[in-house]
Amino acid sequence: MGAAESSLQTQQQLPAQQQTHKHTQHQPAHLLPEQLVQLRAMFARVSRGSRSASIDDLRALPELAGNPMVRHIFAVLDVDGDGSLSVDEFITAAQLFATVRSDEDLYRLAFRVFDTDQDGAIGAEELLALLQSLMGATFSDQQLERVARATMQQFDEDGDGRLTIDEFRHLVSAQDLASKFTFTL
Ligand SMILES: [Ca+2]
Ligand SMILES: [Ca+2]
Repeated sequence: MGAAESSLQTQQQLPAQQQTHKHTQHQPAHLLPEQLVQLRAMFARVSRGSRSASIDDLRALPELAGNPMVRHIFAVLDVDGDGSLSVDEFITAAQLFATVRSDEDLYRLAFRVFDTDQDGAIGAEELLALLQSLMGATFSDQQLERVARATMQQFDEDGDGRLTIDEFRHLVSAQDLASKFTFTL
């Protein structure tokens, strides 16, 4: 299991702040020391003692089991995009999720999760990916594409072909998607 690990961890070109596998350089400000200890213990459990966690490791977590968002959560957590999570990425993510205290926070986090190209809007393909991850098990790709088109038409209020955070908020509250975004780390 550790075989792929070393190759995944080479060739990282990161700003100094994101360098991993050293001591945490950006000491989390709003995590208590005991929370940090808990998170490190949790990471050790997730990664089964290895220095990085894969998406399958994450899926094995009871907290995330069956959560359709895992793939997207993972993509957001994997800051350097190397396909595995370091302990620092894991802790950064936990801080991110710890900031969710209201529906509005949840919308913003979900928006960020699904705005995969980070251009500040949910485009047609991103909307399709969102629907696939939430409903992909019960609908065919063709059905999902139809739903995505109809959803975009209905909620793209300014007609620019993408959903802004405000348009996205209307979609999420109208469809009660919020319940599906709920997860705890
Ligand atoms: Ca986007
Ligand atoms: Ca729009």
